[in-house]
Amino acid sequence: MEELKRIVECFAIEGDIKDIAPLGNGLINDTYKVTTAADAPDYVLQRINNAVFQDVDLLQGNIAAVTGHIRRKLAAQGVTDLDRKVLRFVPLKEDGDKTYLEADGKFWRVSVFIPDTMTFETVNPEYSEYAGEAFGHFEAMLSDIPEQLGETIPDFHNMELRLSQLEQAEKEDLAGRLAKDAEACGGELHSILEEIHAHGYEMCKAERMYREGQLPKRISHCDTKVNNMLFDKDGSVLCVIDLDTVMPAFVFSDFGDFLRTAANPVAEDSPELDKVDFDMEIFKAFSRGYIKGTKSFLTPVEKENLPYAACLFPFMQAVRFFADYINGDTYYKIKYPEHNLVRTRNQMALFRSAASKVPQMRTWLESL
Ligand code: GN1
Ligand code: MG
Repeated sequence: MEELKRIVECFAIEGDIKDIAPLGNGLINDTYKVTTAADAPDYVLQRINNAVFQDVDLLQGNIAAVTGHIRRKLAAQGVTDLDRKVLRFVPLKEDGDKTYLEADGKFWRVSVFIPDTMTFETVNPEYSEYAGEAFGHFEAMLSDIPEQLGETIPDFHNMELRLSQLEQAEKEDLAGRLAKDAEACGGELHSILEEIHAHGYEMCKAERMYREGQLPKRISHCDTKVNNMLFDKDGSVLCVIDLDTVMPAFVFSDFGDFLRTAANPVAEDSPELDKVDFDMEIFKAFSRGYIKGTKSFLTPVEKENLPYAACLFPFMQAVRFFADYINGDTYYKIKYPEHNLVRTRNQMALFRSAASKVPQMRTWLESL
């Protein structure tokens, strides 16, 4: 607490710090809530994982551009209460232009905590529709951002790269897990690899379409998990949070990643595979909202490929979790040794379920 307090005090915050306690359950950064005395706002302190986000300056520059652009747009539309609709990062006391602190090789930032909000780990169809529209609006608002945003994680959602990382992990087998597979898991790891490779080419379609000039990259959120959206007490969507991965990408990222978390009735690390299912009611509601929110820019090719996006994201996530498992769990936080394998099984089950529902998805989208 004392160390964290000293860090927060380097930022231009108001009020005296009363308490600092862990917040949320992100898999990458460490997040804390900073409670202050009396009427001053509370804050969110984050340690940025700079093994994952290696260019923190670029990262914070992107976020400043995005929040600044959205703030100006909302203000021009006459929206009030801006501090509830867009995140505000606090500058350093010593350098008013800088929104992060480097201390002993660790990187920190502070934003203003938005009070009286709700986040969800699961959503019903009604809230999914609001979320679809909100993520669509988020992309629409950023469609004319003047700044050039960089990739905070180069090739973050590039399926070809993710597959080659898995192949690399296979080759190196750093934790010896593949070598032990036959005795320890009855060959399960090899059958997962086989299933992944069988779908690899088909799942890399977006990259090919991009190279052929059929598919644009747009500024997307790229981590549209259900829990990255703040809702107001009355259920309306306030704002999108967790902006680290906002970067140029295919719209498939936002569409697919939301459904990956929202259309699965159980958490991404649930071992209850018989409960994993791609929920079409959530798909229908979310896509209705998303199509509304993106009407100003979504092309027919993008729309046609939304069912592919719904399959791509559980697949990509399975590949990422599985590569991390084979590498010996160096990327994602884990709570027990098989955690990444359990996550992989779950995401593969979701992928199969989504793939079996592509014809229904197409029919629904055509009706919109
Ligand atoms: C990570 O940290 P968190 O939970 O918001 C990851 C996402 C994955 C997600 C899986 C930078 O997000 O891409 O989809 O875990 N973020 C990064 O739950 O890798
Ligand atoms: Mg998050």
